[in-house]
Amino acid sequence: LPAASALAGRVLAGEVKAAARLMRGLDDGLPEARRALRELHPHTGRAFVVGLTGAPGAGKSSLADWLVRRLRALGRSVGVVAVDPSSPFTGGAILGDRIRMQGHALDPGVFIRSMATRGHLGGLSPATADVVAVLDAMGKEVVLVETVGVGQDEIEVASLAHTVVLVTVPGLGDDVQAIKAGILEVADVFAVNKADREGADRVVRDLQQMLELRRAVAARPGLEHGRRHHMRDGAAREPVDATLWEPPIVKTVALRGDGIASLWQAVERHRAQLEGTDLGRLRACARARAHFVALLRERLLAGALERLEAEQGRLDELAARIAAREADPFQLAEELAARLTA
Ligand SMILES: Nc1nc2c(ncn2[C@@H]2O[C@H](COP(=O)(O)OP(=O)(O)OP(=O)(O)O)[C@@H](O)[C@H]2O)c(=O)[nH]1
Ligand SMILES: [Mg+2]
Repeated sequence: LPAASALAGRVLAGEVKAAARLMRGLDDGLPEARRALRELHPHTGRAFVVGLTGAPGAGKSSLADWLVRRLRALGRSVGVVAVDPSSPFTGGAILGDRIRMQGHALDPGVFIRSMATRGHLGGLSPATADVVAVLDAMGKEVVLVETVGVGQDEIEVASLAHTVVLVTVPGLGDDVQAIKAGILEVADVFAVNKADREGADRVVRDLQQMLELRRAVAARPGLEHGRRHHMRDGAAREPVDATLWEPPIVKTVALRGDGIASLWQAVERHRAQLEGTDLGRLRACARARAHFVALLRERLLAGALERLEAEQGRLDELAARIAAREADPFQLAEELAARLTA
C-alpha cells in the first residue's frame, strides 16, 4: 500500500483505483489504510447520503439501480454501498446486485461496493461508515446505502444517512403492522414498491393512517419523552419530528422505473428541509456521535479482549468456577471490565 498521504491525495483526486485499494486496505485492517482514512476525514461531509432499507426482496437494489440512472441523468456522481447480511459463502444477493448494477460498471461517475460484512457487535459495522467516507472524499455527490431490513441494520442506517427511504411492498400479510416500530420512526420517505401488485393503495392508506396517528401522539405533551427512549442507543437519532417533516409516500414500480422521479424529488425535498432548518445540524451531530461511539466501542472492546487473551489461563479458571456456581458471573464481569478498561 502506498504511504497514507499519497493514497489519501489520490482518493481526493477522485481516483477509482486508489479508492478501491483504500477500501480493501480498510477491510484488511491495514494501519496505513486507517491513517489515510484519518487524513480524509476533514475533507468529508459533502456527500448526500441516502439510506434505502426494507424487507428482503422489497426491491431496494432495483430502486437503487433506477435512482443511479436518474442521478446520472441529472449529472450527479454516485456511490452505492450494498450491505448484505448473508454469509460471504452464500452471497446470492450480492451476485444479483452485481449483475443488476453491471449497466453502470463502465460509468466513471458511479462507484459500487457490495459488503458482506456485518458489525460483529451488531448493527452496521463501522466498515460501512468507512466506505461511505471514502466515497464522500473521492467526490461522490450522492451515496446510496442499501441495507436489508433484518435485525437492527435498518435502524442503524439512520445513523449514517441524511435521508432514510423505507421500501415497503404490498402483500406482506398485515402490511404496515408487520413493519417494526423502530424503522417507521426513522423513515423520512416511504416508497411503496411493487405498486403493480394488488394492495399497494391499501399500504399507502395504512401508512397515511400511521403517520396521522403519530402526529396526534406527538402533539400530546409528555409522551414525547417515552417515545424517544424507545430508540436503541446505537441509532442515536431523534424520531422524525412530526411537526417539522411529514414523510411523503411514493408509489414505485422498480420493474419499469415508474415513480423514480417522484421518489427522488421527495428525497430532495427532505434534503432541503434538513438544510433549511435546525434539523440538519442536529442530525449531523447525532451521526457524528453515533460514529464516534461505534469507533470507541470497537477500540475499547478490542483493547480489553487483547488484554484478556494475554491472560489465557485466567479466563478458563474463571469459567470453571462460574460453571461450578462458585463464582458470580455478573459481579466478575463488572470487576473484570473495570480492570481491563482502567
Ligand atoms: N412485480 C414487481 N417486482 C419487482 C418490483 N421491484 C422489484 N421487483 C422484483 O423483486 C425481486 C427482488 O428485487 P431486488 O431489487 O433484488 O430486492 P432487494 O430489496 O434489493 O432484495 P434483497 O437485497 O435481497 O433484500 C426481483 O425479482 C425484482 O425483479 C416491482 O416494482 N414490481
Ligand atoms: Mg438488494
